[in-house]
Amino acid sequence: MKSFFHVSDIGDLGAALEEARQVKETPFAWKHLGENRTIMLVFFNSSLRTRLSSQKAALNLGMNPIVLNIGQDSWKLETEMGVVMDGDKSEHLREAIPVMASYCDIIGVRSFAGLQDRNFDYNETVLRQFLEYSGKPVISLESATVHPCQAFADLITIDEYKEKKRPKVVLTWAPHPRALPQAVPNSFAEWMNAADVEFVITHPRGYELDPAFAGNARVEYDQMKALEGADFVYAKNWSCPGVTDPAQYGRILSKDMGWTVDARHMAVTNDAFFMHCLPVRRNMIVSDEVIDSPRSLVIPEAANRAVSAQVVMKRMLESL
Ligand code: AN0
Ligand code: CP
Repeated sequence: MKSFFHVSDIGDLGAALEEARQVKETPFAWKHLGENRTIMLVFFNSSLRTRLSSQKAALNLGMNPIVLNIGQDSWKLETEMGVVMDGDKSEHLREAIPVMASYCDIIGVRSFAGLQDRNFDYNETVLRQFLEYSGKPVISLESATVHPCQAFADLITIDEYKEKKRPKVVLTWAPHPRALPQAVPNSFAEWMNAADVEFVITHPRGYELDPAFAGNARVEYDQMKALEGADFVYAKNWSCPGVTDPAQYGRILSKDMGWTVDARHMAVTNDAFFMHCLPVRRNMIVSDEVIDSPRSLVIPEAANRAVSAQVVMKRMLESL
């Protein structure tokens, strides 16, 4: 595996889920694979789960993880080409990437969408430079448009907890005080479209996800109607993807607290499990009552981040 961005990079989902089960059962069975190998984990943004689960996965595989926080531990890096570097950025990605690559075998990168320039974000301008200038396998640890390690962990979690062969999974937008990227809902939609589930997306008008990710998924603008009979409720905020109006890209179009997932919403579901990638703002995205209920999967879902990361790193090590 040369890169991990999209669901297509993992191939057959049944095989990937089987591998995830094996990794979970015997996490140290492939410790020899990572011997004398190094993974560089590069963070342009904050992280709790991704940072820790990636290091844990690497250590389980016998690899040496190096974590670099850009701008805190390193120089601030320029990401745009052709600019006069007279600001606060001391070094360009063009040099920094091959230098980092010279010290490692695999690179993981967290680089959020800037939410200013839709083309810059949706072309994955930063991650593409890592692919081009590192010559090493690259894992998106949430980049501008995707969060595949999260979506894979979500799929593993749904597979573990589902009570019927083809569950109904509903992705619902929920309010948040700050503008957030679309990476998590994009990847979740992409992975659910590829999985054997009945998938429904619900959000206020204007929040339509990019068709490259939403595909042919059913979009239901009435949240209550969408949630009827759901087996899994996956809540997430995202800012305007700018599909219908590019000028609105990255903006907050609604803060309607009627969309906060609470007991009233869960009551119309099929006693659904509640999911969220975390970090979550309580009583904005979801009520205390729902996230603290026995049907809340947020902790096992986060724990599965170490499993999805290990499957991806294992496959990359196998193809080095
Ligand atoms: C980020 C986001 O929504 O993309 C990271 C989620 C994994 N969330 C926040 O910045 C709160
Ligand atoms: N879910 C997730 O990626 O969390 P972090 O931002 O804390 O890594």
